[in-house]
Amino acid sequence: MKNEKPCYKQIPKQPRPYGPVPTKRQLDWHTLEFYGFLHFTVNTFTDQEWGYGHEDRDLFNPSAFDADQIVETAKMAGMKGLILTCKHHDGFCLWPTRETQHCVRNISWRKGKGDVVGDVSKACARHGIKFGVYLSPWDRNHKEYARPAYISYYRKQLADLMTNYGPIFEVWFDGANGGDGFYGGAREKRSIDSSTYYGWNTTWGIVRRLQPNACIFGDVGADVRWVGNESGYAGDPCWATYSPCGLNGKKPAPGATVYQEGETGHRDGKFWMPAECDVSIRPGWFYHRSEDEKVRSPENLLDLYFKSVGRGASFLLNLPPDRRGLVHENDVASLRGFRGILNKLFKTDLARQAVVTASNTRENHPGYAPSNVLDGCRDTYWSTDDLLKNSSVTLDFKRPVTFNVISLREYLPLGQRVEEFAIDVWHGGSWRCHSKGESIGSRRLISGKKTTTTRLRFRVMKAPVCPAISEIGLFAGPC
Ligand code: FUL
Ligand code: CA
Repeated sequence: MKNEKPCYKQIPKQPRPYGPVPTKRQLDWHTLEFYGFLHFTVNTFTDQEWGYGHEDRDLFNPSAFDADQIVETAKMAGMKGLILTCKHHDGFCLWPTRETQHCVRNISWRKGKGDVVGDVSKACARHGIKFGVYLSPWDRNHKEYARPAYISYYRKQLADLMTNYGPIFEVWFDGANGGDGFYGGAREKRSIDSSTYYGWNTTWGIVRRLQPNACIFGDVGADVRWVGNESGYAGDPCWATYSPCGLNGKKPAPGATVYQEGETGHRDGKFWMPAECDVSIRPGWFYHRSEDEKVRSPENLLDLYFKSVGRGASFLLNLPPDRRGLVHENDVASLRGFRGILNKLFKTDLARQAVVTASNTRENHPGYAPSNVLDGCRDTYWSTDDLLKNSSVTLDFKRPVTFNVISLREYLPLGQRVEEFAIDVWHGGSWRCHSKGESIGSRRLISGKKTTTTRLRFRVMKAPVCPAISEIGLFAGPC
């Protein structure tokens, strides 16, 4: 939507919120929709996905590392932020931490003066996109891993990242743990109890205290949940509400949930915990030359966009820097193609040409008027009187319009309200059902064949309370 400025209005008798509602930090996060992941470490140079933790750190030696090229690429693609693997499972730290020798401070690259975290965070700030961090809880290098001493190390690292690298929009807590590792030379398997070992409430407290606007990501949120697959799609429906379920009756924790339930979430979930869809632009998370010809196509990225952003979730797309420390040309080309398609598709919102009416307007008050769905602003919405649940909004066009994508948004501060909806189009003198769906939430994109009509109707088929619809858009594009 073009106009994303908040335009709050004082209006009487606001509908009562339904179920869990988003916090301010979650509402801000919902506006991002598409952002990137950067997997970069010693693995990039050893051609691995999971380093064992014994690797020669001097191998980390990008020949032409350029944070601006990386960030400019992300920005060109339309990403609103970047999350960097500051430390992956192998334990090597991309910033000059004093807590371990296993970091950029002790390598020949830039004579030990390099700081990938600092460079990427500054480049994000320069180019006006947000910066987030991934700090792997599992550490296959650290000799104290699985013991209490490692937890204080991990928390110090987290506090360091939360203090010295500017505003952080998201902190990514990975649930993965394979058990075996180098562990300071022990080379053994170490098991932990995922539900208790990391003391998550205390660990998250560091983020809350030092970066109160940062969203915490993980299998159990607290703010954003893993969608439960690494293929880049959310379920349909995909509810923003969720109650993480622990394994074997234990407290749910990162790495210890029935994660498959993340795909759809739960209609009656206890928490507002929207889904994030993480996926790589290549088969692996780290760069491998052998995958240069296996970069996702623009059309494939578009499909994932519809299945993530278009289902109310976010799209976290990984762009692994190569051994030069750059996003590879093939990835750049694909991102450029993808952005080109999106720009063409969303250039003109055909719905703005319509005269809009509703079956009912709450209190007959202009603050809830159906025209609010066409103003490009998420903070204004159409709503009805409380007891009316089967209501509709109709768009009338002077001249026939041809579209193939419909975009819907609910007004999130009042919770997720609609449970089933339908889109009808006027055809040969009567309404014909074009499509149906369940969840809307932050965004619902419906794509189909090109359809030409003079009238379109959005119909609420099932909702426990009156609807609050903030946007309806109609687009025609090459998809
Ligand atoms: C997983 C990790 O094991 C992968 O290496 C990658 O970082 C992915 C995003 O999360 O759990
Ligand atoms: Ca609006």
